[in-house]
Amino acid sequence: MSHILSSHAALIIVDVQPDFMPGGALACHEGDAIVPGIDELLRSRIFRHVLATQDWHPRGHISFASSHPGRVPFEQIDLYGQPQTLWPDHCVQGTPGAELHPAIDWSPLDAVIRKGSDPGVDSYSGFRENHGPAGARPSTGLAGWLRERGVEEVFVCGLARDVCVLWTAQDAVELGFRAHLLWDLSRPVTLDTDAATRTTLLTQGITITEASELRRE
Ligand code: VGL
Ligand code: ZN
Repeated sequence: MSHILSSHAALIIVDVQPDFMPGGALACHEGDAIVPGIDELLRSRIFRHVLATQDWHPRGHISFASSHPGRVPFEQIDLYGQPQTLWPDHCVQGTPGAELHPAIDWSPLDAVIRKGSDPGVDSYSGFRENHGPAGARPSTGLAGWLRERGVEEVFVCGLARDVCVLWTAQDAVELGFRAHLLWDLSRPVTLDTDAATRTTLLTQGITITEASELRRE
C-alpha cells in the first residue's frame, strides 16, 4: 500500500541523537541503521512539514539511575504513582551525545521540540511530558503548532521505537491526528519489544508503514 502525502501531513523525527546510537550512553539496537534513510527522506522534501524532537535533560535528571542511590539503569521505580524506568545518564544538555545526529542534514526542519528539560519529570512523547507531581501532563506545544498549520496526519520515525516514538504516535492519535509509524526508520532500545509494539500500534489505530511507501501528492 502506498501513502499519498498531502500538504496536511507532517514528519516527526524523534530523538535521533548520538547517545542513542550503538556505543552511546543509551544505545538503541541498530540505532545507526536509520540515519541514512532519514537523511534521504529529508532531502526528498516529500513532506511539507518536518519536525524533530531532541531529548534534552539537565544533569542529575530524575530519569537517571545515578540520581537514585542504590538503583541501577533499566530498573523500574514508582514515580508520582507511575512506573518510571531508570536510564543511564543520557542526552545531557550541551553535550555531544545530545546533539541532533551530525550525519543528517537537518536544514529542512521547520522546528525542533526539546523535551525532558524539567529536572523532576521525564518526557517520552513529543507532545507532552510524562506524569509529574501535579497530575496533568504539560504540553510541549507540538499539537498546537501542527493544528495552526492544518496538519491532520503525522508520520513518526526515530528512536526509540518502544519508548519515545511509540509514545509520540500514541499521543498523536489521542490528540486527534491520524498517525503512522515508519517502521524501517525506527529501532528499539529494548530488544524483544517489537511484537508488543506492533500489537499496541494496531490496537490504537496507528498504521505501520515504511519510507518506501511514501508518495508525493
Ligand atoms: C528515550 C529513554 C529515555 C527515547 C529517551 O528517545 O526513546 N528513551 N529517554
Ligand atoms: Zn531521556
